[in-house]
Amino acid sequence: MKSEIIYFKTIGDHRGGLIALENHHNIPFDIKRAYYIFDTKIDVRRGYHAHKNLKQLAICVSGSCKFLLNDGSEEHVFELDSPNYGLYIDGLVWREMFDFSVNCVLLVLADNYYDESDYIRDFNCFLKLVDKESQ
Ligand code: T46
Repeated sequence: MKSEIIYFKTIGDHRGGLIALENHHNIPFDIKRAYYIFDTKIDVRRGYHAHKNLKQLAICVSGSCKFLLNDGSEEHVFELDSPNYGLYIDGLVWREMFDFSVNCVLLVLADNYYDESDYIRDFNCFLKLVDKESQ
């Protein structure tokens, strides 16, 4: 699985913390889009899709949530609970997000604009595509 946790340098002082995110420095792509997910209800699970071609970095800038990633052969659950690190998601990976805390704000940076045709929202179609790409 190409996905991994990326830790950021905190430029903190007695006033508080500060983290800077920069293209190709601590973000491994050119950022074309940023969006954030907030007010997600505690028992809601979202995601349930993969992307054909999209690099993303998800950071819980407030609160916490969990990410399940499945690349068709391996499955991992990552807990995001700090603005000090983010989850880099690349390649054909099924994702589900859950266990959102009440104060969770999940910031997601992406290397491309929103495009619904890039989504695979059916798990069986996802598995078929993984199979096809491995041949
Ligand atoms: C992802 C996970 C981590 C837009 O119009 N523009 C956008 O940039 C995005 C991200 C979404 N939308 C629309 C599409 C849907 O009508 O907003 C609605 C909710 O999107 P979705 O159901 O895909 O949201 P999540 O939380 O399931 O997934 C999102 C991203 O869509 C996805 O790329 O990887 O967060």
